[in-house]
Amino acid sequence: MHVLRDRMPARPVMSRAAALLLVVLAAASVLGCGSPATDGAPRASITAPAPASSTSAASPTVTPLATSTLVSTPTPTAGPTATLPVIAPPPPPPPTPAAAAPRPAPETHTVGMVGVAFGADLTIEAGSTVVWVNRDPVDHDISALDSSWSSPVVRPGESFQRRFDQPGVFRYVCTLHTLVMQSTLTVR
Ligand SMILES: [Cu+2]
Repeated sequence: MHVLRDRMPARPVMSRAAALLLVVLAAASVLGCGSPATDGAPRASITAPAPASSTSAASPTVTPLATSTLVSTPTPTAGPTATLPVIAPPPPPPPTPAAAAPRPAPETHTVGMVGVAFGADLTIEAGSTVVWVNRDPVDHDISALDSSWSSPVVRPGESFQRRFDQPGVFRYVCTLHTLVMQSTLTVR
């Protein structure tokens, strides 16, 4: 380059076309050999395209690496994921309490014997208990018409209770006042 710059001012007669041709040839020679030139101007123009091309070349290189990394990652993940369901299946058994829920719990029902009467008929759940309370000033008793169960004499202020575990319909009476003290107990 030093040689070229020295020559150019030394030959003012040279045509502009020839001078341009020399400059182009000089630039081409610098590009070709890459010799360490001292002047910065042409060097900068030569250096600029190199990093641009290296950058564009680096971009496609990085992209396939990232893609291969993404593809390879799900493959090892699928292994442990498939293994977990195999360990998980065991626990499915507890729906039994739901079937027991609809049935009402056994209760205790009170029937007052008042005015020489048992009052209205009564329906209870199996396992429930019925308590007959004598609120009259006279004696009473409670006796099933089918003779399956009966009470002793219940004096005023006393009570009799019985638990009914089996479903059924029981007509019962007070044997001391049969004509007026009758009722029906339904166990379901
Ligand atoms: Cu009675």
